[in-house]
This record gives sequence, structure tokens and C-alpha cells, in this order.
Amino acid sequence: MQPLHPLPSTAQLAWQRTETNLFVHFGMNTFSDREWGDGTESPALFNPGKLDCRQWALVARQAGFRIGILTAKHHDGFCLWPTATTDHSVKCSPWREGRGDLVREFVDAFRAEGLRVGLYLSPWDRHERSYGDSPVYNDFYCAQLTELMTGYGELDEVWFDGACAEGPNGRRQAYDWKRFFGLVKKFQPGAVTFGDGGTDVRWVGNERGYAGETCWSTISSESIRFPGDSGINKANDALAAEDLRALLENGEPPDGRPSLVWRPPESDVSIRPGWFYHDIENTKVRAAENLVELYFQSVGRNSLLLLNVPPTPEGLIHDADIQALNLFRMQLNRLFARNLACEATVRTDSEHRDHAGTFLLDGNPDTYWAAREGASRATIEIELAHPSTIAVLCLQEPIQIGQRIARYHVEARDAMGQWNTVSTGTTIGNKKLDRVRPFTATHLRVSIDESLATPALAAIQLY
Ligand code: FUL
Repeated sequence: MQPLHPLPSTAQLAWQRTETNLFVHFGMNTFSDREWGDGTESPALFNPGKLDCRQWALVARQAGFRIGILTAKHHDGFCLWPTATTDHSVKCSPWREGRGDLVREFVDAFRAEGLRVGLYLSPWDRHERSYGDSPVYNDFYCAQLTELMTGYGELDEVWFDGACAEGPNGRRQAYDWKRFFGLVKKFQPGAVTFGDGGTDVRWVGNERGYAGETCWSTISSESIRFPGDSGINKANDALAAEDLRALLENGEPPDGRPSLVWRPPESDVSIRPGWFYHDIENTKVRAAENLVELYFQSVGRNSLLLLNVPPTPEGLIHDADIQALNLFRMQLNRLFARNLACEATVRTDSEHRDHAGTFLLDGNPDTYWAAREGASRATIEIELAHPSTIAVLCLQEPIQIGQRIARYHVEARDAMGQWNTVSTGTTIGNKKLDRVRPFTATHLRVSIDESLATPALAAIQLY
């Protein structure tokens, strides 16, 4: 099969398949009850009496998350590991008598539960005096990044927040993104970087947990080029906020432009109104049904859900969040318990000699059906063994050969032999989930109406 460029790297492909990941905002703000500390907070405030990362990891595993990402340093500059770069860290706090290392406890606990880990290190630092004195601060930041990249084993994701401001000298900090990303690639070649500009993963353009209904993993590097300082926000000053949001939510089709890059969107969203824990928000935890909705709008639209669950000042995840998470996973498990298509027979209007239709039903995302080379449309008919009631359609493209489908529709045959459209859509990508009005049928037809290269699908599943 001819691949359609650009293609995902091994790290991007592995990352995309993790689907749901846990974001953990924990730090000085947890104790000052703020969202953005200003950096003047005393380390004496930081003292989570019952901190137990094993509880976080257990909650994460039971809720089906694969990667946990911890805020090693947020904008207030307080470091959760005993860094050599500053005294503004756990080392000067009463927690574990100044001998604790939260990053270490976090990575150990998550790995012990069989999960993988990532770290968030805010470039914006409101405590550090050198912030704004660009080359000096960049050295300081790279020293912190190096400690994290070399001291805590293999990481899967490194999260760069684009926030940027003026330092105490009144000058705006210019981040050396190339150098930051270079450090990650050098020490953690298996990790994806999230952030502005030249990263592996793009922001989805909103913090509400949804991707565009049309969602390409590809985008032009021109559209989100980073000028060497503040990334997307600055580079696109000219682009209206709305246009930029749409661009990030939708991506751009791989139409042959040389500037196109593979940069799938990550949907980061919090289970509470804030990113950090606040007592007052205990009654505002998202309901399981809402989390399921977010799953459909992110994972089900070729994105990935990075759900933030912030622990309390005691250092534990609150019961309200745990209940919502467990119910969320239970509902997903129930919904996806049995693929009604697994014993179906499949007929296609054309087949590539190495990629037969049977690969659609084998449950393996590495194998796929493809139409005859050069086709731009195709139809696939599925015949179920028994009449079945269907509420969710799941389509998957083999993105290892590039994302290609631009428009499709699905029909079901009723008792009178009439074909009725049950769903229409544009892009598919890694995974497209369509919730439909439940219908009962034995025959379904998936039509690929527009494709930028020979149509191919890795899976058709029915629930
Ligand atoms: C934003 C930050 O300013 C928020 O505090 C939070 O960390 C969010 C994930 O990214 O840019």
C-alpha cells in the first residue's frame, strides 16, 4: 500500500492508542487555593499530610487511564522535586521534612500499577528572578528539564505550557523552544512533546474536551509555526482567535502541501471547573455521563482525552472524583462490551490483494482492508449473523499509512429491504465513534465517499 504522507512516528502512534490519560494538577496552588500562584508563596505552605501517589495510580488504573502526567512545576515556580536549580521546592517545605520527592513517588506509583508517565514543566515561572532575562532563564529552565528527563526513567509525554509573560525586569521572556524540544528528543526519544509550534502533539484549541467533528491529525506547520518565543499564540496574532480555534480543532487535510506535518490533537480538560483542587468545587465534579460525552467528542473524533483530576491538600483524590471516574469507566465498558460485528461476514466492492475485507473484523488495528490501489470511493457490506440492535458505530483507519478518508456514510437495510442512512461523517482517523438512534438490522453498508488516497479501514465495529 502506498502511504499518504505525512505519517505518525512510532511514539505518536503508540501515544494515540492510549486514548484516555490522566492529568494531575497538584502543587502550591493546591494549598493557596488559587489557580495561578504569583510565586511569592512560602514553601512552608506545602504539606500534604496524607499524600499517597499509590491511591492516585490505583484510581487511574481502575478508571482505565494509560498515562499519568504530573505538574512538576506550575506557573508559580514551586518544584515538586528537590531540584538543584532553586530553593523554591519541596526540599524547603515541611512535607517529609524536606526529604520528599513527589515526582519520584508519582512515577514509581504509576509504574507499579502498570501505567506510564509524563511530566508537565511550566516554562512560565513567576518565582524565578531570571525570568525575562531570556538566555539566563532558558539555561535555568533547561537545567530543570534535564533533571526531569534524566532522573526519572522513561517518560511517554512531556507537556509544555505555552503561557508566557514579562519577568521582573519588565521584559518578555523569549523561550528557546528548539532547545527545549531538543533536550526531550535527546534524553527521551520515546516521549511525545505537547505544546506550541514544533511539537509532536497539538493542543485541540479549547479546554472543554472536544475535537472538531472534522479532525485531521495533520496540519500545516505554517499555520502553527513557532517564531522561537511564544509559539502558537504569538505566531498567530494575525489569525482571529476563532479561526485559530477552528484550525486546531479541525486540523488540515494532507493535500500534498510540503508544509504538512503529523500533529494529532490532544483534548485536555478538567473534571472540575478549575485545574487545581478547591473545596468549593466538590459539588461541581463532572458527572459520569458528561465524561462519557467527552470521550465520544475527543477519542471518538480522532483525538485523545487528557482528563485532569486534581488531588486535595491532604494529597488524595477526593471521593466525588473517584465515584465519577469509576462510573465513567463502567459505562464505557458496558457500552463497548460486545462488538456485534465480530461474527459478521463482509463483502467489499474492491480489495487490495494484500488487504482483504476480513481484516476489518479481526480486532487487530495493525491489519487493514484497502480498496484497489487508486480508488477514491468504496463500499463495504456487513452481514450480521442475527438481527441486532445497534447504538454505536466505530470506524478506524490504519493511520500508520496516513489519514485519508474525508467523507463517509453508513446505511442499514430495514425489513422491507430498503437502505436507510443511519450516520454520515467526514474524517475518521484513528477512531470515529458515532452514536446513532438505536436501530435493528442484519445488513449494514459503509460507503467511503471521498478519500485523499486509496481508502483503507482497520476496523468496523458495532455496539
Ligand atoms: C494552561 C494553564 O495556564 C492552566 O493553569 C493549566 O495548567 C492548563 C492545562 O494549561 O495554559
